[in-house]
Amino acid sequence: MDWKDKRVAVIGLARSGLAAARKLKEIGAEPFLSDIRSKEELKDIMPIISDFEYEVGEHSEKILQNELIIVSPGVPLNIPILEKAREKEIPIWSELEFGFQLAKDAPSKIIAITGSNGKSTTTSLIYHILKESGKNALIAGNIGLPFTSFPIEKGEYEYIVLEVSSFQLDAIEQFRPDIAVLLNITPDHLNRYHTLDAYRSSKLRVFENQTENDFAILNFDDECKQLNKAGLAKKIFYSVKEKVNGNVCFQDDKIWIKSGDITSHLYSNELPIRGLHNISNAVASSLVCVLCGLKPGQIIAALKNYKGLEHRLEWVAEIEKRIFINDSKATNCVSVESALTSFDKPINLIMGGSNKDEDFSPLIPLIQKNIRNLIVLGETKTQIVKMFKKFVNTIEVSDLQEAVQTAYKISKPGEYILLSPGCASYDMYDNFEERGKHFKQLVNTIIK
Ligand code: UMA
Ligand code: ADP
Repeated sequence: MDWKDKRVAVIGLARSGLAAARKLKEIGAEPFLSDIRSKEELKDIMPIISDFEYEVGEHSEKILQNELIIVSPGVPLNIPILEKAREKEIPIWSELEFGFQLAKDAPSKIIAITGSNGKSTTTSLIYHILKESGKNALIAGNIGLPFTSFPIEKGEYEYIVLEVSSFQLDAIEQFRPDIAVLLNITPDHLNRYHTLDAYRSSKLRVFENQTENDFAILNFDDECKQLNKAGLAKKIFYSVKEKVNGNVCFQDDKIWIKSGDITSHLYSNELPIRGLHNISNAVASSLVCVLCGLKPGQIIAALKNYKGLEHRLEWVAEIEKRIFINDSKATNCVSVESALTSFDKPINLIMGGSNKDEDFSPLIPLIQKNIRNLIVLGETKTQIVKMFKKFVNTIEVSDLQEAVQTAYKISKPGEYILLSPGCASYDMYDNFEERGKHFKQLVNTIIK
């Protein structure tokens, strides 16, 4: 595509929008920036925006004077200006699609990871294994590093490992990963999609442009098992329960990896991240790396020294024999479920946050079994208390500070204090990272 002097509107000016705007300028296009937030709200980035043609506090008809619109993932696709753009047949791309258009002619192989849970862990694991094996790889996407903020058009990366969200897939056209991984589909973001079917359809778009030369990696332990029609790509399933492919499986408490004539294994306790869900992530990652031509020994060596990500079942401190765990990234019901099955001692659970219309009832059996006290906060407080108070001692608090102090006071030695909110953070924080950091700060205050 010839980008020279092309007029492109960019909607949403946070990480994705700013990266897209800079890239557009760099390649000779003429970006027009638009954000619904006011000048005052955007004051930190006004010096950047001021270098462009822009509007803030509204999405005006000026947007319709452009040949293409690039939307940030967090911008709903049904806002009036986008409806009008559709009427005028102006293409609407996500920042992911824009990145793909820039990278598609470069020789880099694109590995896209999507799913309701485990995306960041699996993305960073694959990236870690590739890097440790000496490959020139890039990690980008929903993990917090916009695709277009890197020189992806130059072809210098052998592999681009991309975490991909449903929001990004909602506005793709040609996005076609060489390897697409679908980890699982469980309810999430129902405030945007309204039905699980609509959310599922969005996730499945990761396969829609793949050809017979590409790979689709699917979790056989999830409803993905039924996805024989996931596009044209070669489908390879993986599982932690049974052997469903010839290369990677989990049996007798070991991850087995085979490539060519070589087979090696790793015991589950040699993997530095805990829980069966993380074994599943490691199995998926290993399978991808076998497809990239890595040897079992290389993969196993890298799995052993993987450090895990901040805010995912992250060990924070042990105080008076209570262990504090930060799982701020657990923003839906299933991720809380995987946290609750990852510990062998009673848990004091801190839960609640902003509302995504999620049904928490699947947690009832685990809450009954593994939870000593449930400390609840945030927008979803009333809903959570109502659901669980019959089954467990439930305490309402007004903020995270009170939650941490309360949990510490009522917990007993030998127990866990776990922040695994099951909800997004936007009612009280800018993002889950800020919430997790605050939690760790509060724990450190107790230490002091
Ligand atoms: N905005 C408008 N008009 C609107 C709505 C919003 O102008 O109608 C503006 C807001 O004022 C704000 C901007 O859009 O300035 C926000 O855009 P954004 O929410 O897309 O923020 P980014 O910083 O670009 O972050 C996005 C992803 N955010 C979302 O999907 C909500 C980040 O994923 C991602 O890391 C980043 O791009 C880089 O790729 C976060 C996330 O929560 C972690 N993702 C969801 C998840 O993982 O569950 C999907
Ligand atoms: P995502 O990027 O999809 O949100 P993360 O790897 O950041 O996934 O993990 C988010 C939360 O989900 C964490 O609480 C983590 O412990 C949990 N989790 C990670 N992998 C899985 C999985 N495969 N199944 C269920 N829960 C998972």
